[in-house]
Amino acid sequence: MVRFEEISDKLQKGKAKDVALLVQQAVDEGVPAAEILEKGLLAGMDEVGRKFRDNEIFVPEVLVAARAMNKGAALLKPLLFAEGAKANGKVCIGTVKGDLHDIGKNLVKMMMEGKGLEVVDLGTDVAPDTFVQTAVEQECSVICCSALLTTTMEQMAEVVKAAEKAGIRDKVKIMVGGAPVSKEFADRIGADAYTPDAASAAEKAAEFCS
Ligand code: B1M
Repeated sequence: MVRFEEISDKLQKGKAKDVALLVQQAVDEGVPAAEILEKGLLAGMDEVGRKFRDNEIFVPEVLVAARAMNKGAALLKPLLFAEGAKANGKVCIGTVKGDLHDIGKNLVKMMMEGKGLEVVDLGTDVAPDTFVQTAVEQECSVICCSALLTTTMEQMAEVVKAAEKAGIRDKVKIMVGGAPVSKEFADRIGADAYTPDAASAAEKAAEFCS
């Protein structure tokens, strides 16, 4: 029987192969993909975050844990795709300028694709104008911004301003998220939506595209 603590433990140690094996084992046992993600992989990343904050581990350990997280999540991707109704539409997503964190952004992307949305992934350290230009050129209905640092979340306000300046603010929805972001912050900068996690972000984007 699958033990979520074991997945979390191997992830924290950066044992990507073991994480993949355990995730596959859980899948084979019929455990829902969303549960494996939540109780195994994300629980492990939470613990990595705590240890990083408390200086128990440092950047190299966090990076190998992140690699293990991505490996496990990749296995769950087709299953998350299979769950739920499909939507139509195109969005672009990126982590804002100055910010290199992409695990949460990748999960949001994965869940959005799972909903049937076409997702243009701009990667990390994305300038406000790049979000806006992409939305125009690729006819995206939604711009999705992720930020993990309190110092970079203000870049989201710049994305809103850039959309206004380009004259597309009424044609595109702007969604924001990431650990330091809140509904109050989203309201303050004039974004259209804040969602706390990847699943609710996918729901909201699908709603905006419908
Ligand atoms: Co960084 N880091 N990091 N880090 N890192 C944090 C964010 C931090 C909280 C750690 C800590 O001190 N406890 C802290 C920020 C403090 C602050 O701003 N107040 C921090 C710091 C300080 C830094 C550096 C400055 C460290 C340094 O160099 N001294 C540096 C900055 C680099 C930069 O970006 N310029 C740095 C570097 C790194 C690594 C490169 C080592 C690595 C990133 C690897 C990678 O992403 N490829 C890393 C990591 C992994 C973390 C922690 C440990 C984990 C983040 C993560 O992936 N969580 C993190 C501590 C923590 O969060 N507990 C930390 C799992 C992920 C699934 O969650 O991204 O929140 P999250 O996504 C969630 C939701 O937020 C939401 O959905 C996701 C899943 O449901 N969501 C959205 C995300 N985007 C969304 C968008 C939406 C909607 C929902 O709509 C569009």
